[in-house]
Amino acid sequence: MKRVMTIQDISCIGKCSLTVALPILSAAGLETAVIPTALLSTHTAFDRFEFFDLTDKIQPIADHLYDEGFKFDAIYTGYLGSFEQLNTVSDFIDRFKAEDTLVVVDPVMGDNGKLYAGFDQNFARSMSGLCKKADVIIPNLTESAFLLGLDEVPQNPDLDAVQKMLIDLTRLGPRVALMTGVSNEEGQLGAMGYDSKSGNFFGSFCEHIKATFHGTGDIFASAFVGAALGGAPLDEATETAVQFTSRSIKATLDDKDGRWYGVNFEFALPWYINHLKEADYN
Ligand code: PXL
Repeated sequence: MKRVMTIQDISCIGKCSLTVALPILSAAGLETAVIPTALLSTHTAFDRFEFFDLTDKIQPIADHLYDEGFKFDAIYTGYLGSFEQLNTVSDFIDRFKAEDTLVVVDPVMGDNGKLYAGFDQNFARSMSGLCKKADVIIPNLTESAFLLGLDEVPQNPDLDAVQKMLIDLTRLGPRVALMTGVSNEEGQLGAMGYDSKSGNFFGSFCEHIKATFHGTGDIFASAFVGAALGGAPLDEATETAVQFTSRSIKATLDDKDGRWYGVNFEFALPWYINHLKEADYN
């Protein structure tokens, strides 16, 4: 059984970060180890939230796991709440990354043209330092623009513009950049990637549902990591993650009790498990 370590916050209510990564990675048939970076009452899209920083707990936990000799097939990082955390997580990667460890950094910082509460351009600059350590980074369009230090977030960039951004993102250091929230044609939305080693672009798109929900980036990244670690090539892992995210959003819209602060990924999990099984990716 492959083992993945995921490092991100846990929000009690809000369905994002660890509360989606854990069930999705488990559904992919992976042993999922976690280091919570912060404990929040809700995610930061609520008007008010309690935030308990766990930065000083990461090092002692890492020391113990190291002493026990634990190894990880993948290290997957998400929402990190401070500069210090970026450094601590960067040290964790240096210490635990083996030759065949897949390092995936989801540089969670913002969406819809804006940074989330508590982040600024300096944080984005430091986050690009963490991206250097990754094999794969999974920013959305907003995060990509901030990682690249662009003056503004492009609106509906065309294929050429997205490809240029992807190439520039890999120049930060990761082999692969996979950007979410981009479109190949009117009415479609999905993700596009670039593998700087092979020089190949890949992408997957589906019907653009004009509704915004929190946590969809975390759902996408978790579904991607689950499929990729099961052996799916980059393009197929991307297609799986696009389909899973889209199905989760549709399930939320179809649910009269659907909630604004998260998506019903739970209803799409049976599809995800079957899909990975049929393709022999779990
Ligand atoms: O879904 C990204 C995310 C993760 N963690 C926390 C957040 C957000 C987005 O708002 O607030 C705490």
